[in-house]
Amino acid sequence: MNKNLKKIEEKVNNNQRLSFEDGVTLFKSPDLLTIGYLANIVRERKNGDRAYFISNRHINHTNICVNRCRFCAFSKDSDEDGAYTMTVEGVLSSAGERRYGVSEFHIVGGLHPNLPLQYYIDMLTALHREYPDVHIQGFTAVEIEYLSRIANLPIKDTLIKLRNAGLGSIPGGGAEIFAERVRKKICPEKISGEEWLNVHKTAHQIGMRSNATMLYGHIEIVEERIDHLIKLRELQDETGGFMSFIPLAFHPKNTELDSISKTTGNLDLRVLAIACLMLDNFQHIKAFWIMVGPKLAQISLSFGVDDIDGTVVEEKITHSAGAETEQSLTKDELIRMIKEAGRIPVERDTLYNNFSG
Ligand code: V47
Ligand code: SF4
Repeated sequence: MNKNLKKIEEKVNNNQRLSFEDGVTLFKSPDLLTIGYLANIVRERKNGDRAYFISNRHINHTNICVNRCRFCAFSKDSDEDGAYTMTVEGVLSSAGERRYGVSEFHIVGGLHPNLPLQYYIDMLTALHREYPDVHIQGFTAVEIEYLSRIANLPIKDTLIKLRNAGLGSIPGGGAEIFAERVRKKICPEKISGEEWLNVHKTAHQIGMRSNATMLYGHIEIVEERIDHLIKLRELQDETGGFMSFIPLAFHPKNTELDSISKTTGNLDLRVLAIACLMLDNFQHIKAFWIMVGPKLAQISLSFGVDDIDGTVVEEKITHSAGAETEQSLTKDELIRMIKEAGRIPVERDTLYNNFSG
């Protein structure tokens, strides 16, 4: 093991926080197995032999979006072929398909130019009335900020209105990479990193939990990844409101950035393991199997990951960008993957309570 990794190993063994420079060293080291070994120590310390999954259903209510990020293959303009917007009844009936046993609806969509805040309130009210036992995790910080703008309300009031209608927590999407250099190039219309962090901070302040993500494998440099992780770690120190961190592997197909190659298994495992090591105050690191594939998600359980997300049922965002994974795995398949990796499968609800639905 090289000298710098040895120093990091000492810090990990003494439960000490890793620095920005440590993070960069980890990304630049060729020794993937040592990085994984160190992350596994931390994972085990936090979560023992448990590995989590959830029975959930993703719903993407509209793909019409005014932002048109360059890395996004899902969004459309209103008049483009394939543009769609679900009615509230449509969302309800999609939620109802194969509903049995689902404990979470995960709802994200584009920034629609004409839908008012009331559409979202009506959607949440109807879902909550029909399925009171299902937790609704919905609307990324980017959507929340947009809704607050169109309704001319502060972020806090917007969140409270959505919560009163049935919103339970906020997903981690829209974070991308916080560095302004990158945002200018890949998503110039999107809110800044500070604004994304501010929406989550406000949610945490009113007692609403949330997740965090990082989109990697496009034009970002190693230092920008570490900067992103440290900004999340700082907010978590302040509020403690994040539940899990989910790295998102960039899928280039059908995007304006399609000259970039897909991420490799080495990078996927490295990002997951380094996230586990840097985010010492996050309880859970999730490998979204839809993005990295079920095989790598299974291996990642020995590289710092303790959660492989869920059944999902239907996924549009990554599949528009060329993902070749299934759109759904059954509970039995998730359990088998976890057991084979030597972990104890725990079906959780959104807030990481054990669930036996
Ligand atoms: O916000 C868009 C990203 C996100 C692409 O919180 C892309 O538990 C890769 O945030 N290649 C949506 N990624 C997904 C998301 C998520 C998924 C699973 C669990 C959770 C959670 C959150 O996907 C978007 C954007 O950051 N994205 N296009 C693409 N071509
Ligand atoms: Fe719109 Fe989100 Fe796609 Fe950006 S990533 S274009 S904000 S749907």
